[in-house]
Amino acid sequence: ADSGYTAWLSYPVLPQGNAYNQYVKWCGAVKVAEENDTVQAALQEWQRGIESMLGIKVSSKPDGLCIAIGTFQGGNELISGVFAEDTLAKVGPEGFAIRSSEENDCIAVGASSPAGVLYGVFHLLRLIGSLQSIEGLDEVVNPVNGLRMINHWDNFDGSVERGYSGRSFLYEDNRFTRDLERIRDYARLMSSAGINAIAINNVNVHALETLFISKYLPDVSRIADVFRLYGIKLFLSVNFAGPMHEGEVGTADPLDPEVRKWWQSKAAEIYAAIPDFGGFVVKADSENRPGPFTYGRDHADGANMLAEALEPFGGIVIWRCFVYNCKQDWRDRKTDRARAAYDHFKPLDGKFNDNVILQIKNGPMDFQVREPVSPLFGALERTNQVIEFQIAQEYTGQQRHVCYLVPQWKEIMEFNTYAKGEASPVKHIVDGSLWGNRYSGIAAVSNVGNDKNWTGHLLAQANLYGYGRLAWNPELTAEQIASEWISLTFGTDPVVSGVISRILLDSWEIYESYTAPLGVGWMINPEHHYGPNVDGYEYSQWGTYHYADHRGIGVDRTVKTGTGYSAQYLGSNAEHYDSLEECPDELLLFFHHVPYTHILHSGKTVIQHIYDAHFEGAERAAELLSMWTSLKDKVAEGLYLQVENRLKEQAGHAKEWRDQINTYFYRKSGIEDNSERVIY
Ligand code: GCW
Repeated sequence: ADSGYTAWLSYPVLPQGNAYNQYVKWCGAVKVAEENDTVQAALQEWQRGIESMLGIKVSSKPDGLCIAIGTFQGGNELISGVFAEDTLAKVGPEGFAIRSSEENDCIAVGASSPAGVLYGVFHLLRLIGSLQSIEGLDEVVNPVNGLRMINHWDNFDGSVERGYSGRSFLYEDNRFTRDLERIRDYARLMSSAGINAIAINNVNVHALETLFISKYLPDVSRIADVFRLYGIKLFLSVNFAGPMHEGEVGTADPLDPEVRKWWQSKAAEIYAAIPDFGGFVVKADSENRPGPFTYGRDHADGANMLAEALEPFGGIVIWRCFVYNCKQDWRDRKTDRARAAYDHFKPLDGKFNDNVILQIKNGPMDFQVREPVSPLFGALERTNQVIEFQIAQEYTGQQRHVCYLVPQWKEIMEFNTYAKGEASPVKHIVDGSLWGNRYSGIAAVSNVGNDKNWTGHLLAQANLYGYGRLAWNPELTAEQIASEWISLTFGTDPVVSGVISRILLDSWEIYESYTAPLGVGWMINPEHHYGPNVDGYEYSQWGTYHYADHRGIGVDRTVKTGTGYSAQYLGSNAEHYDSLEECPDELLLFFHHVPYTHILHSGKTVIQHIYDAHFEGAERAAELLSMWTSLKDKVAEGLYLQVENRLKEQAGHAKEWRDQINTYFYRKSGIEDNSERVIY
């Protein structure tokens, strides 16, 4: 347990007291009537959790109070006795109902599907693990988002693109793992957080991975079997040029009948092996991946061709919108990478088949610590869409720095697009309610690897857990999610909870303040993206510039004098961002090029803000470490040390960031820090 492997399913022993007594009273016995594998998995989880948290044995022969678990049709008379007809009607395909019934001597967890049973059991375990009352429960809980997906960027050779937690636990040396136990534990973790879809291979599909839909199908199918137990559908990333790659067709032109036939028969083969296969994830015409552009076709042609192949089997195509010119000339100030997704996909709105979902990164660039929300949210009125977050901390400290991302995701989900009147937040586009989409939801790039604790930094587990919880219910607050995760991982000591909560909740702001000021981004080392390098991407082909000179800094994305990106937003958002006066400070340099002496809403000049933020940020990073050390005797030693080590590195590294950024801008601007601190 000291390694972090059991994560938020550690089931720490609960303290004696009223809550404990209440749990013991009800949880001594459990009644399950179904043989279904998923229901049985739920039962096992229940026993494991209760026995560990309460230190009691759970009997399966109730006489007296008990917990009843099962589907509504599963033949458990306790379940059918407890729930009224109208309750049943409210429970969706993945939802559950839970009711404490004194007259029936039981607390019943009922659902319409086995997966719902599992979610219900995890819910009840979570209540107990965070010392909440289980008496008087009477609720129906349904997930808000249909698709709650994880994307792995794992490669068959065992490497993980942007992986910061060791190697892959899915593959090693071009073989599928034989450690199905670990896959099962992973599925348990994911299901307990509410995840129902996982794409197991990198969106950059290399040569051997292209064969996952053919030669390696039996291996894929073994993973799908494990996922299925936990209500998770398996997806694969596919190579758009697959038909050529396998040498069977000479082209990948989506309008070529041979190509269409090829994909159709592939789909049939896949579904013969994996009847509940989820579908394809596709990165096309992006960063040198093949796609429909080669044949003069558009992305609707490409996506629809695949969609047609999957439709008869109920499969879906998740088509990524991360399409931009990655061979830009840095001298050219007209081309703007931020515009690209909108420019490519807005004109195609309404042209995609019903089983295509566009997957849109949360921001217009690429998972920076601060970006505006992608203007595609709000612009696509007749297209299924999911938002893509990155749990992996590619640009937010690579799981060596702590950066709890749930507050960032919350902010994005709450962003008002004005797409359909005053209240059109991203979360209502994402959950499908704003436009009434057939499919919708959330996807995110995984942050797990084969490190014993899954995520490298133990505190990065909070992002994985938090992502799932937020995908299930975007109304949960970042504080609630943090506090759940802390109890389930470390136990219920309020002192521990208070400290870790603060560390998590402050961490994004702290990371932003010693790295990227005012929305500027990309001041990192090329390729691996770790650590400061102000001009690392300034003269590159990637479209990622800050344009700092001796007078000022920032990208002019206004309509009059800049790239016109600000006009991709709707209503007052467009005006806000376009206006130098109204643009919020934290995004100022994303939208405007200003002199260092420009005065922010905060009253500081831009240059003074840069100095202050970096000095303060590095100081606060050091404080994170001292906060953590106050927990030395309160957290299991193994867990304690893991975090201590990472926070030490962070504190040191934050100083490096501080000094490089401050020195760079001091030398460029020649303007002194008004507090006369040391700048080199
Ligand atoms: O964030 C960038 C990464 C690439 C990645 C790409 C993408 C999988 O630097 O490594 O490729 O985005 O999202 O496709």
